[in-house]
Amino acid sequence: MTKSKHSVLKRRVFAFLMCVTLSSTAFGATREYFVAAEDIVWDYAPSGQNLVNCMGQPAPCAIPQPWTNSHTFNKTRYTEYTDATFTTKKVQPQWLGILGPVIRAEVGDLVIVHFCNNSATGALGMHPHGFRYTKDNEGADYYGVNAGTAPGTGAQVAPGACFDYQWHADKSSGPAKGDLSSKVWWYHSHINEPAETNAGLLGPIIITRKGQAKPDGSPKEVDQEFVAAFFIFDELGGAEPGLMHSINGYIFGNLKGFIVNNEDKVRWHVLGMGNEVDLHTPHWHGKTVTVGAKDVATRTDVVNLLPATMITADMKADNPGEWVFHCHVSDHILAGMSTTYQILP
Ligand SMILES: [Cu+2]
Repeated sequence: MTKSKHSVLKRRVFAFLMCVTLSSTAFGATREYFVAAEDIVWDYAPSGQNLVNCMGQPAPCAIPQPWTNSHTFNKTRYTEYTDATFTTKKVQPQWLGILGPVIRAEVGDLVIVHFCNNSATGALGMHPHGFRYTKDNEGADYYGVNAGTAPGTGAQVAPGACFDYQWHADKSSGPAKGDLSSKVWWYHSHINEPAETNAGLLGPIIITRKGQAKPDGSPKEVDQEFVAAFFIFDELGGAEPGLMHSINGYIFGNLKGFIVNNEDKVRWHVLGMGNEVDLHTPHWHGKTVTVGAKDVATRTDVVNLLPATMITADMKADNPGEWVFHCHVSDHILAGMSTTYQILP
């Protein structure tokens, strides 16, 4: 190629790249997150006690067998840092528990997750539900043999390596007409997906309708958003002492921080994950909730979760007190899949 042809091509490539860059950012914000996968020791019941349901006796009481002394295990989770130096951890709300950071977007935004794999357990990644992404940003490892597709470059991030995921919140990522103004999605590692979610590599995405978000991406009309994930972590190959019937990685009322003010508009994002035993029916005492946009909303105080399902529900918190919030499956009640939420006076 001659020099002049080469420079014309370079200009065209540059113009094209500028166009791509502008079109991806012209309609919304770019939100950056710094997330590392890290190996930790996790206690599902750090108080060492059953804080909520003592079967007719006052709480606290002893955690029943076989979990009395079986609730601390090695986990791997997504930790958020403040910047690219990955030195200062971001303070996360107490109620988030074992979940990775809430990744927020308003429809139109571009999210960049700077992900580093600091786990010694092997290659990991981040696969988002809901967002629009290219193959390289899918964060999932599989082959499509029919069209001959291979995993993208972000599918496997080796221990010690980093990858920048780019995810777009396009129209199809956000709430549809019948949805509330913000919508929850999962993200999780997706190489050996069952093992990696069970290890603790999972977290929430919340996408708010265009024009309805505060600067931080949360919905304007809501005072407080909570995320509650119902997941029976399996720590001992299916043996009962290793089945942690958790909400956000805590059992027997050890999940804390669901606290709101009287009259607050509270939005609950409830999520399921796990196996065929992970059929959960989260139930709020004290208040009912509505699911769906105003004109199509249905009212309930129990919602249905299957593995990887995601439901958003609104609550008008106008009944002060401390109320139990638990899975209504009998076996799961006995195994401690309960906590409380509090409406201040
Ligand atoms: Cu359950």
